[in-house]
This record gives sequence, C-alpha cells and structure tokens, in this order.
Amino acid sequence: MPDFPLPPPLPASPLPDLDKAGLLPLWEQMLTIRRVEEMAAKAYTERKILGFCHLYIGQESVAVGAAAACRPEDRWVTGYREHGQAMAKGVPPRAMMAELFGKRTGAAHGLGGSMHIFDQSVHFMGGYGIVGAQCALGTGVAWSLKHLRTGAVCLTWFGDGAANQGAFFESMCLAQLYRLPVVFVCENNLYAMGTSVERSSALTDMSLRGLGVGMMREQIDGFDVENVRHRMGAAIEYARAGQGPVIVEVVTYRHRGHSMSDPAKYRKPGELEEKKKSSDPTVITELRLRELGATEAELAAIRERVEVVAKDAYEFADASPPPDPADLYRYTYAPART
Ligand SMILES: Cc1ncc(C[n+]2csc(CCOP(=O)(O)OP(=O)(O)O)c2C)c(N)n1
Ligand SMILES: [Mg+2]
Repeated sequence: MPDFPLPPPLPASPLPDLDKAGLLPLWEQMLTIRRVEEMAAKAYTERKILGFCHLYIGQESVAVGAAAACRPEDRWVTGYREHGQAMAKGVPPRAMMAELFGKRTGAAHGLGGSMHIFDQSVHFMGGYGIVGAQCALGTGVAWSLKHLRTGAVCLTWFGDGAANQGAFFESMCLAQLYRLPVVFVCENNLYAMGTSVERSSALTDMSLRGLGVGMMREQIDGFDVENVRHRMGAAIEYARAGQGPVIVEVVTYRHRGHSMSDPAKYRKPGELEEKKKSSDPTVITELRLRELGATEAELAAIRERVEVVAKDAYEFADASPPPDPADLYRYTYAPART
C-alpha cells in the first residue's frame, strides 16, 4: 500500500434513476450518433470526406451518459475521436457532417474537419489532434471557470494512449494543486491505434494515475448509459462543489478501426464479434427500455426519426458550399475584447 492517504471513494450518484420516458431520449441520441457516423463512413468511401476520420461507434453510451449528467454551461475539451461527444453536447448533426465534408456550413466553417469540431454556443471547446494536449487545455479552461466563479465544470476527455503522455500528468498535478473544477474522463477503449492497453501500460486502470497526486478517482463500466450518467454525475457534482478534480476511467470499446484507413487486424480472433454481442451500448439500452415497458411501435418511431436526421445531415452537407477562400484566416484569432 502507498504511504500517503488514499482519497475516499466517490459519493453516490446525486441523480434519480431514469424511467422509460427519461431513457428513450438517451437511446435516441446514441442511435443518432451511430447512424450519422455510419453515413460519414459511407461519405468517406465516396471521397466526400477527406483526411482523417476517427469513428466513435461502440462508445456512444459514454458521451451520451456524460451529457445527461452535465449542465449546458459545462465545457468539454477532447481529442480527435469527438464526433459523438460533439453531438451529445449539442452540436447539430448537420453542422457536424458539414464540418466533416469541409463545407462552409460546418461547425468550424469547414476549416477544421473531423478532428476539429468546435461550437462555442454549446460550450464544446474542440476537438484536438495532438494526443494528450487537450488535457492541458481542459485544465486551463477549468482554471478560468474557477476564477470567473461560473459554477461550471470542464470535462477533459482523452484515451488510454493519451494517459501515457506528459501533458496529462502535468495537468493532473496542477488541477489537484489548485482544486480546479475539472473531470478527467479517460475513455479506455483498449487500444491506442494498433497497440493494446496491456502492451502499452503497466497499470491498465488509468484512473489509478490520479492517486499519485491525491485525486478522487473511479473506474466505471461504460457500456450502460445509465451507469455512465450516474457515476459521471457523482464526479461532476464533486468537482462543481469546489472540492477538486476527479479522474474517471470509462471502460469502453470501439467497433471500427482507429481511423477509416485502419483495417484493425491487431484484434484477437473473434474479439470484435464477441464485444458487439455482449456490450453494444445501443442494444443494452434497448433491452433495458423493453424491460421498462417500451413498445415495438415506440422503438420503431425513434429508429425512423434517427434515419431521417442522419440522411438529412448527409444531404445538407453534400449540398452546402465550400468555404470562401477569403475567410481562410478569419477565425485564426479570437476577436479583440473592447
Ligand atoms: C503527440 C502525439 N503523438 C502521437 C500521435 C499519433 N496518434 C494519433 S492517435 C494515437 C493513439 C491514441 O490512442 P488513445 O489515446 O487510446 O485514443 P483512441 O484513439 O483510442 O480514442 C496516436 C499515437 C499524435 N496524434 N499526437
Ligand atoms: Mg484508446
């Protein structure tokens, strides 16, 4: 045992359990993310989306569960696998897809692309491609939230691979020292590109890294959206109360390759099929909804709505104009405050 005081466990969830009416919208959000990304994959193979494109399919319950535990004014800062997080935080599917297409109507005016979705109106503060760097950005955002006395919390998202980066460790040190309102959310999807977590880390529960600075921590199951909502709720409200940061490791799994150009041959034989069967978050929530009394007609109506939204996003993006070259440098710096 370490010879320093271990932080106590995180408190119980401050949120009530969801009934059918509460859970249906979360299922709809997860399906929307899934279908919009499947349309993005189609657009990628049609060469309508160029460059990098990292899909979130399989991890939808994490972003949706976290969003259900947040307030609108809470900030999110994340990496490049952020399409699902952006939509969960409130970026409209049209603006998301148009950004992937590099169109003027995109969330970042078509100048950012897949890895740089950004929408200040819903406090989604990006989308960054440098692995681990977003941890420092999120810590800075939390510093500002604290000093402006906003009562908001910053969720700083990263992966199991990013949890080996120096910027992440430095961010934890400062966040704990200054008791910043930040929740570090490590989505452990078991791989960093083609390297499995066992091959890259001696400790595979990344939340344990928080103990080195005395940070509150927890490892949670990320496949059940209700569980994510409850445990993220506990972490977020702890940070919001000014008690200091929390690190949560959410165990999850990505169904697709690292990016669209990865055939994902590094998985163990049968692993993907087994995970899809046992822990697809959309299926887990569908089963729960049936237990809660959701009817076939209710579920079918949601599926139909989702289909319309995903197709509409694709068509909107396809029909949108490209950015105006005159705007190339327009968003490089924030407008000066007067
Ligand atoms: C500083 C830096 N080093 C390396 C890379 C190349 N790279 C891109 S993604 C990635 C793996 C990150 O994996 P993880 O943090 O687990 O996130 P996931 O892709 O699983 O969501 C690497 C090494 C990078 N973008 N930035
Ligand atoms: Mg990973």
